[in-house]
Amino acid sequence: MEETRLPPGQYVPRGLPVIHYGRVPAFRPESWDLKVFGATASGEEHAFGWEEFTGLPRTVRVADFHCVTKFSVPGLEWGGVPPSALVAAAPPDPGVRHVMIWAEYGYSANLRWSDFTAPTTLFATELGDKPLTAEHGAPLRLVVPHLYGWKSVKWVRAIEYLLEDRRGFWEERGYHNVADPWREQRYSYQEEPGDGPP
Ligand SMILES: Nc1nc2c(c(=O)[nH]1)N[C@H]1C(S)=C(S)[C@@H](COP(=O)(O)O)O[C@H]1N2
Ligand SMILES: [Mo]
Repeated sequence: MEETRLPPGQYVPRGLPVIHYGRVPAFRPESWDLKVFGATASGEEHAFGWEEFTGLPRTVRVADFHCVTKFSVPGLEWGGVPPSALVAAAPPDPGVRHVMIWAEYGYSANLRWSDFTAPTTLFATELGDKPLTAEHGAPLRLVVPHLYGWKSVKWVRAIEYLLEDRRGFWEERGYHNVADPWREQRYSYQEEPGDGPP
């Protein structure tokens, strides 16, 4: 029997649920790009085309996935580009401490630099050895498995380097700025000084 340790309050559902706000965007490789803007080292915005982005160094990572709605999916295998590879190609200003991850249609999530560059965080293009499906975030999603799922932004289109923290879509709507499932950081009223911007 396989034993999985889950964060408090979580259960394992059948399969991998699909959950997001709004519609599933279409992918057009010719016009798709990934922008890196804000506090870059050069002060210039970077833009990666699809070929260029998928040519960056790749890796595979296995991790459990935890949604704040209380499901946890054990042992998902993601393939893609580690943030370290993107950061090397688009260096930040030395003062950068946070990032905002931007998706199609304006969805966003903020992360501390340490969570963005954590060894488990990945820009995923594959799930379980297959290209991501549209509903799971194709062509590109971030996976931040050590935080609640809303930080794992699907349909990523831009990374904004931030000198100061700013709240993303759900963080502005009552969800916790940090979102550590092991500490059950679900809601913003649980935040302690230092967890987030005012
Ligand atoms: N762009 C975008 N990404 C998103 C969301 C969203 O609404 N829009 N929902 C998040 C939430 S709350 C969860 S739990 C995961 C779910 O990922 P899945 O549908 O692949 O299981 O996607 C996250 N990424
Ligand atoms: Mo979620």
